[in-house]
Amino acid sequence: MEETYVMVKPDGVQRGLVGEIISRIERRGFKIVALRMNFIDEDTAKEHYAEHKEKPFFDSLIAYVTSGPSVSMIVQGKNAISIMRTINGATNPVDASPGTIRGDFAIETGRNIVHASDSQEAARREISIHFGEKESVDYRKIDEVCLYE
Ligand code: YYY
Ligand code: MG
Repeated sequence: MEETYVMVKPDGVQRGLVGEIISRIERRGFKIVALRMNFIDEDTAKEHYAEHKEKPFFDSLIAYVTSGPSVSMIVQGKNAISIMRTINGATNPVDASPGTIRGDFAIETGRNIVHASDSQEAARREISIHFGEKESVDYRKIDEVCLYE
């Protein structure tokens, strides 16, 4: 099964949206196999967003994701990477469809509430940045017999 890294960023935590976001992930049928709240330190944030190092918004992005506690998850399921990107909605909330997290709760790109890995390579990389191997829980969820053919 595919795994992806999902973060409720500090604005999502402050706005009381952790439960709402986890609920959407669960209702879709995904299995959360790791879950933690913590402050992401500056070095970890810079590693996580390394692809954007040269971008003009990099410094403000790092300040934003380290500004308060965030919630990190490993989300598991068939096509989890692409489906989680769809659940989150477009990076700029102006373009995010209603029914997506960003389309329902966000206004600005720099406060867009959630993160999800954008490829298999990114998912592997981000999971290893934020979680140790022992933090992932291996278990069976009873609804899998109904979710998958
Ligand atoms: O993967 P995703 O979060 O949807 O977007 P990215 O293009 O990877 O950018 C990461 C992050 O950077 C975005 O969620 C907000 C911030 N950002 C920004 O503040 N201003 C931009 N013009 C582009 C991205
Ligand atoms: Mg990205």
